[in-house]
Amino acid sequence: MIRFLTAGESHGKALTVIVEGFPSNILVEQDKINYELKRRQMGYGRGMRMKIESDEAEILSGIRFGKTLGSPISLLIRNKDWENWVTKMSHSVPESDAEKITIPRPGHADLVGVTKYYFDDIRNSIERSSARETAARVGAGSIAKLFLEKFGIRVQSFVESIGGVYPSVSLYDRLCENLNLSAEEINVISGRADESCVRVLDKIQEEQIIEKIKEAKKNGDTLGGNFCVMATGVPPGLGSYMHYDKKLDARIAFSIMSIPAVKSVEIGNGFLNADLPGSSAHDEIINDNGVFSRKTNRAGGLEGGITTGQNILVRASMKPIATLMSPLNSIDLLSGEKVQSRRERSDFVAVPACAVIAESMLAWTLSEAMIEKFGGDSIEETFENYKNYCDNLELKIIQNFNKK
Ligand code: EPS
Repeated sequence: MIRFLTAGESHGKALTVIVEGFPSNILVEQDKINYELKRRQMGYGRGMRMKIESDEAEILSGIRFGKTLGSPISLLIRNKDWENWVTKMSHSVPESDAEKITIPRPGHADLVGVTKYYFDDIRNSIERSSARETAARVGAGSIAKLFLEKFGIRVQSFVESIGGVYPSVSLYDRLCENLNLSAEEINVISGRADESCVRVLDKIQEEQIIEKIKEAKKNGDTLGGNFCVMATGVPPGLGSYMHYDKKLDARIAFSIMSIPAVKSVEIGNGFLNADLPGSSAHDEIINDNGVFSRKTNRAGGLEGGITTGQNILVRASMKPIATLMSPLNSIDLLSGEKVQSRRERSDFVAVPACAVIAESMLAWTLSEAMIEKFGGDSIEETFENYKNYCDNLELKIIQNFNKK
């Protein structure tokens, strides 16, 4: 089993992540980790923090001469903003009283945090619930992506909508209906998304979204949106229906829903299928030149919690950022009286970043399932096991049915 553990507060000295369980000899280039961290920082509509930070991972352990050792990998991502917070985030009791935050922002973890942990300062909640933690996750996810690359598995994403502005044609719907795109084709799509400042695929939509973000900013408001994450090259047979916590669709939903501000996740045509008769909702099974495949991919690459070999298709929604410059009403916890909520530096839109984080989470969950199925202490051994299973897979199934 692989696992990772992140630590760090948003304005603390640094974020760290320990990644454990990957086999030895995976090629890891530091530039590739930093490339993913950079992608997470981008997007039109981010706040001032992203101008302060230029996230880079320092590798502290687990990698030698560009390859994993099989030992825990630890990464350190320094917070440049720390120098402005040394006193406010001091580990020891400060000499003078620090300003306490007493007004919780609606939609944030502020009130639930102080309620649960019995804090007398909302800052204690803000620091760990901040989406800054996701930089460490992307560090872990970038290692997962490098592991998956060995098997030709790619995880990519694009933004489908921001602030209710959708493209004229939904690529995601087309992917579910009849497009089982190759890794190269999905690469092109994701490359196009990376070229857009809001990670959409349609130029007209991009312009409309930029206008919408400008308007939201002017009004002191924020926007959310939908994004799609896809994986190509995934072999059939990952995950299991044997028990609820082995189902890969459930595990994917969990990993994407765990990203701050994500409020819904669907796999394939999840929501649409609820309105359709079964005959229009399922994917006919075909023999595509010896490969058992499906005519459509409405199931998003998963049946019975197990991968079908089709592309994995996930769509999720991110709620608008909860910190508003024109705040909603709240209460002051000093008095219990109604007041306007607090303003605090934040993003106006973070959907493009959320899609990049979701790539990491999907890559992580698929890596877990790959290691579960194929094991191995070295990547060579994992690959050998994978090849043994995948080579002539359909032929082996037919032979099994024909054996006397
Ligand atoms: C973020 C860092 C945060 C926010 C944002 C994302 O930095 P700061 O709070 O110093 O401005 O910009 O966090 C949130 C939107 C949130 O709700 O926590 C980051 O690194 O992604």
